[in-house]
Amino acid sequence: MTENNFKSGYVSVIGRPNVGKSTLLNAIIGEKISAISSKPQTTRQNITFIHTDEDAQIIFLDTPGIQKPKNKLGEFMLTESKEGIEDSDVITYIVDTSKKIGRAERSIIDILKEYKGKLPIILLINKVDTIRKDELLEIISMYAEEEIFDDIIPISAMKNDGVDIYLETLKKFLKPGPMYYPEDMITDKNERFIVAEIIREKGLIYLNEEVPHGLAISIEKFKKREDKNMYDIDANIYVERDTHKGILIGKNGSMLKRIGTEAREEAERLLDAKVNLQIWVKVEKNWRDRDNLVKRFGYDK
Ligand code: GDP
Ligand code: K
Ligand code: MG
Repeated sequence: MTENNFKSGYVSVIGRPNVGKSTLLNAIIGEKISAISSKPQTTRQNITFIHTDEDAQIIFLDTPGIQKPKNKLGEFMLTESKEGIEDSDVITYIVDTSKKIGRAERSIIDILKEYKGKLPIILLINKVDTIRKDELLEIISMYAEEEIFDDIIPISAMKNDGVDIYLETLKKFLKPGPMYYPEDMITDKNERFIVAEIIREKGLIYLNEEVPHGLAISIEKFKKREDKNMYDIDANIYVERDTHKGILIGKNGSMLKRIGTEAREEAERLLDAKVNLQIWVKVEKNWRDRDNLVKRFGYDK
């Protein structure tokens, strides 16, 4: 393989919340960077994942999901997603195995029609581990009728099935180009950001209903000790209501302890060091409707 056959480019990954975008990207990169949970809207910002092998460097943008915004945070998320599409060389649209094209999918397909013929569009049908072959064939032909996809690939991101075929397909569509990032770099986000995402993910997993969407994390301290392979990390978890604070802390602090312990263990694996993690719970009333707070929590350019 010669130098000038090397390919590179940007791939935007879009789709309705919960179809498995983050799971797919984590499967490709092999490390947990983007928060995954069964709650929609886990991903709030475009996160760059970088895959490098001997043939190509593929830079993925995990977009927060396209849907009608309900508040300031939602507006930020929609803009981020559209910018992700415009900056990319290939679009990947992920759906799950629903048998009908629902309203959310229809509105995304309408947006994608604007890009037909301008950028290659690959459709991934994810979660095929949950259906039969004949059902899959029906879903494929349903989407093929839309006549906007350059390729349709069934995958199971969770079982890492079909992911290699997807990568080979991407390489076909990418043009020759340079290595933009060092080959061992897997994300443009720093460790501080990733630790915040880990804490938020644990909150999303253990809390239910309305609390999770109002969670924001701010890392107040992130410091490696000079004499020890150990980090001291202080984090604030913000919730939107006093009642949510109670739920997050739990009976005798049990919920917060559980979230803190799991987040610490995962941060230790990420940083390959001991972690002393202190978490405080704070209330910022309706922060998702307040521009300055949405910005302060990092949802800003
Ligand atoms: P995102 O909102 O699109 O980023 O979706 P996530 O990656 O957070 O995944 C949402 C949920 O779907 C999680 O509970 C995942 O474990 C689950 N999931 C993702 N991929 C698959 C898959 O291939 N098969 C199955 N059965 N579940 C999956
Ligand atoms: K999710
Ligand atoms: Mg996600």
